[in-house]
Formats: sequence, C-alpha cells, structure tokens
Amino acid sequence: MARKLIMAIVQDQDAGRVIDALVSRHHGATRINTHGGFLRRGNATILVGVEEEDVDLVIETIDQSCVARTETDNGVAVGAGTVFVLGVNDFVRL
Ligand code: 2BA
Repeated sequence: MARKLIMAIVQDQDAGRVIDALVSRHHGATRINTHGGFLRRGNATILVGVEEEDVDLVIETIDQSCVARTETDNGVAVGAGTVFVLGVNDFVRL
C-alpha cells in the first residue's frame, strides 16, 4: 500500500483543534509553527503520514476543524486550509 504525506497549512487558531481531531482518530500528526509569506502572520503546517486509502478521510477531518476567515485589518480572505499531498518513498521509524 502506498504511503502519502499530507502537508496542511491552517490558521493558527484552528491548529489545536486539527491536531486533537487527528490524534483522536489515531492519525500521527506533527505541528510546525510557520508564517504565511503574504500576510506574514503565524500559521501552522501540519504533517500527517497516512496510507493512500486514508487521504480523503484525513483531509475531511482537517476541513471540519478549520474555518475560512476574512482578516479584519486588511480585508484579505484566508482559506480554511491549503493542502498538499506528497508521495512518500520510504517510511522508517527508528
Ligand atoms: P499567506 O501567504 O499569509 O496568505 C494569506 C492569504 O492572502 C491567502 O489565503 C490569500 O487569500 C491571500 N494571498 C496570498 N498571496 C497573495 C497574493 N500574492 N496576492 C493577493 N492575495 C494573496 P490562502 O490562499 O488561504 O493561503 C493561506 C496560507 O496558506 C498562506 O498564508 C500560505 O502560508 C499558505 N499557502 C497558500 N498557498 C500556498 C502555496 N501555493 N504554497 C505554499 N503555501 C501556500
């Protein structure tokens, strides 16, 4: 079975909920605190290694925990999340 790495950039205020939802469904997840290049605000990049068959479920779980918002300062719309799905060559736990 092929493995994938889901890399999801979500808003800072949603990241804790995303991690809770993933961990409660027994998905391993790592949060990295990041910054958006455009707004230069803090956001979070969440890494989730999954079997290919679980990709849609994990994206749905992330989506359910996030909200699209408009920045009140400048009126910029920030989406609920930006998700990349990457192929994984090897997965080794040491
Ligand atoms: P930021 O780069 O801080 O972008 C925040 C929001 O600003 C974006 O929301 C988008 O609505 C707007 N925006 C970004 N670049 C723009 C530009 N050149 N001109 C006008 N408006 C612009 P989202 O698209 O929902 O993106 C949210 C965050 O996701 C981004 O924060 C960035 O951290 C990440 N992201 C989005 N697209 C990406 C990509 N192609 N590669 C890597 N990271 C990405």
